[in-house]
Amino acid sequence: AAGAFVPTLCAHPSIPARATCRICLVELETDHGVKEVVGPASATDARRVTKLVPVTKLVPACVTPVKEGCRIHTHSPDVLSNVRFVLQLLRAKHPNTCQTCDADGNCTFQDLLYRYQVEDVAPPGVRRTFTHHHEWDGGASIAAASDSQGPMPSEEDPFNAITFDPDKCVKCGRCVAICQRIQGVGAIGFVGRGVDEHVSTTRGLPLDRTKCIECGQCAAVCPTGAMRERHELFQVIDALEDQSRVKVAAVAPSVRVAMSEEFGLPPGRVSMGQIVAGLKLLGFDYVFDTNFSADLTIMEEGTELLSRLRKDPGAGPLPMFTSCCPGWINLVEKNYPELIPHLSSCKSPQGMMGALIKNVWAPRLERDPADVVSVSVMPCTAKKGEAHRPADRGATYSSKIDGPVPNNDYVLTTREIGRLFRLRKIALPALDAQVPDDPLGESTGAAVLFGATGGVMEAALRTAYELASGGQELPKMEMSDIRGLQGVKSSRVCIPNPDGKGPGAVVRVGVVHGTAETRALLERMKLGDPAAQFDFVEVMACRGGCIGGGGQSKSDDALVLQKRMAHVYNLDEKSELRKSHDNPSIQKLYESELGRPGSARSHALLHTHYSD
Ligand code: HC0
Ligand code: SF4
Repeated sequence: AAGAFVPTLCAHPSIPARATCRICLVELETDHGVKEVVGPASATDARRVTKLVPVTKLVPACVTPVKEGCRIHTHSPDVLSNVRFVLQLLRAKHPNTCQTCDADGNCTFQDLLYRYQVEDVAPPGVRRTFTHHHEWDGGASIAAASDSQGPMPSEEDPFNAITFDPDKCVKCGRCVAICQRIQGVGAIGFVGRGVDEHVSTTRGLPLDRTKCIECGQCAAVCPTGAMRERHELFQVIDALEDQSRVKVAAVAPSVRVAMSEEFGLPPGRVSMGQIVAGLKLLGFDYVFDTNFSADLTIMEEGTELLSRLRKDPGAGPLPMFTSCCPGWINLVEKNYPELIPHLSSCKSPQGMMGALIKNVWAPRLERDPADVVSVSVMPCTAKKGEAHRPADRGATYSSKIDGPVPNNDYVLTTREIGRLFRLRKIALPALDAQVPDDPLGESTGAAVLFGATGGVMEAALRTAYELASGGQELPKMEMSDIRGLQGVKSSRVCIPNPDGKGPGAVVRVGVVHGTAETRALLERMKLGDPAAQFDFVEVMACRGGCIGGGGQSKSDDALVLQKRMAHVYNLDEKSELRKSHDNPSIQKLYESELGRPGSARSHALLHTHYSD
């Protein structure tokens, strides 16, 4: 706060301070100095002068509270020699692969090596060593397997969206802390002692066989390129050069509020229109908006909720949980299979978009689904796993190739697409905006709300209220009870009867974000806590919802979630249409293709199932 630079590898605004990396040692002057003689040496000489020389000690800045009047040295010889020594030890064990590393140019470790001029010289007794094999995600083979363009993974080739390169790990422990303390998942931890200590899964199991939910929070806080999403960037680069196929991109709600950070700007400085223009320059023939399918999700999910509330025959039980977050779906399938009937059967907006592109839009273009490459641009690593789920990957048939084609061929994170724009020297902030393409490009303010915690609920209530009340509007469009970053939020909405008579129905809604918070809430619900009884619950695995997704730009700004969230609300407020059912393109889709929400055709295309 005083403007003095203090280096760190382990500290991050999303994680409590733990003093793990020891690079932030600073010299603190203690209260007790020692007297040093500066005048005549004789103790009996009346002219003798002494001065109080401060005594200092090295302390880790991240866990040492400052107090009024304390004096701290951040660049003394002792401090600099400590920082350089620690960095040198880490450098000695780090591979020279910066040129091809995902994090090149955006790596805290690399920045510190430059800043403190740490040469590539191993200190005496330290040898540069690499972990060529890594027990828990396949080591060298993982790179080949994860980035290969091979056929769709079989059961023998399970998919996990996260990969880890132990050679690039600086053992800062951010990934372990966020996985254990903030997400409450605990898929990874430190094992071994002393120099053998390293990050691993329980018993070194592959990640897909652990409790990992693919939220990617570990990758979002990694200060190097060690923990990262499984890349699909190079497959997309190849696909963009394939002239025989139609290339389509669809962009998620919260990507538009964070994209500017990939260009070093604060959140919200690049518009969706500029992202559309940039994707066209990259070579995409069509750019759609996942906000369109978010509106569609509201139509389907709102209808499903009303059916459950009415206890229609065959309707699922209450409370109903949202199903658009794949991190949450993974958590349920791996830890709470008894909740599966409570999950909405709706595919996520990404899933719905892919199904429409391959099954409705491609035939209209008179193209086979195999001729279309669909790329989903997401703030989320778990969306890569979602795209590999059987319903997303195995339900669309082509007349050209044997077997099913994926609905979403590739999923790129905000970081990956940012890298591609920079690689191609496309400066989004300087582009003129373009509108997304018809017919899957039009959307409402309700849809953009999906990007922030509470947004799916707010959007759903705007529509469910009107549908159930015979067209009466919510008294207030903005639901302040369920906005903001509080872990658990709740509200009660009284939906009037269509005939205006009687007291109407009270719907109790809950909103939770962050997986540790979610687990605590589920426990309270199970124990019958009266404050935790709901009819409809929105769950997002990441703090803040998708604005805080594991594939978003890495950020050290403690207020980044608030800033991204403010832009989400701003985009909704500026929208001409703010309710999903008012979206004219959605109305047309029901007229021409789906019939009505919840129809057999809707179920075939837009709904899914889960497995434990
Ligand atoms: Fe989200 Fe989504 S809002 S999950 O967070 O529902 O990833 O942004 O794209 O699919 O729309 C992520 C974000 C989406 C989906 C939407 C939902
Ligand atoms: Fe992905 Fe969003 Fe869920 Fe995080 S909250 S896992 S970014 S869908």
